[in-house]
Amino acid sequence: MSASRKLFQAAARSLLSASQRSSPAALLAAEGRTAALATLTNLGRKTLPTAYAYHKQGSHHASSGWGAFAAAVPAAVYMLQDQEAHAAEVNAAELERTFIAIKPDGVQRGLISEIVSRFERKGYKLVAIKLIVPSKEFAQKHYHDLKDRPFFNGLCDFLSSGPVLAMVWEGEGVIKYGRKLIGATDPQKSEPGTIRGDLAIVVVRNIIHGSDGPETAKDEIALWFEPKELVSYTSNAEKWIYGVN
Ligand code: IDP
Ligand code: MG
Repeated sequence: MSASRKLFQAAARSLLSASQRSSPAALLAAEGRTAALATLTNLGRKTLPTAYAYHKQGSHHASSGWGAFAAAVPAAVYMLQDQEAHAAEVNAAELERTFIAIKPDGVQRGLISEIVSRFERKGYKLVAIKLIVPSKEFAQKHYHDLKDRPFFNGLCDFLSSGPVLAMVWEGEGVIKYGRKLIGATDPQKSEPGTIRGDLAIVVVRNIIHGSDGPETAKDEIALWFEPKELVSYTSNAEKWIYGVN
């Protein structure tokens, strides 16, 4: 990148961060048209066309006062906003999270990368991952809602028999759609194309667990992970995975 382009982007970036720190009203008063534009674009994806139109309208001022720089900075701000603010919005929108675990059979069969890649390729974001051997007591906590079922003891013995890959995945609708990716509980009934449909045959070795609703997702994430193990970051791909036209 050329030095002038770097400088230009730095100027745009400082305006961008000023706009992110300030309230829209304060900004309109204190920093004028350019920063107000940045704030407008920051208010939400749906305001972008308005803000962009505002910028275009204002561009005839290029030859007066501010000169070319004043006209060009809003354009740079807009471009950065388009790339960066949307990613921030995606985070700020408190995307859903779900707990997914590859059970000991999936780990032993070498299916970690196959399963992780299905969630990754879909566009979901990995926010936590660890390989652990849960104790039987821990397995009983995890499956507490099944404690009256005849298979409960065997299920908890199995879950605690070896390494489990515990994960948290994030994305719009990830709880429900994660279950679709996984397929029906009994692999005999799972559709081809689903993880269990493609990779498992019997219910007691169905290789993967996924939270079945928002409440269980919250509880299971809290059971398996410390808050500090959940990593918040902006994925570079988000601006291409989500969008509004
Ligand atoms: P899910 O894993 O699809 O959410 P659940 O009904 O929550 O299914 O059951 C938890 C786990 O218990 C299943 O993944 C499976 O390993 C086991 N399981 C469920 N139903 C049976 C059964 O009828 N016999 C034996 N094991 C079962
Ligand atoms: Mg379940």
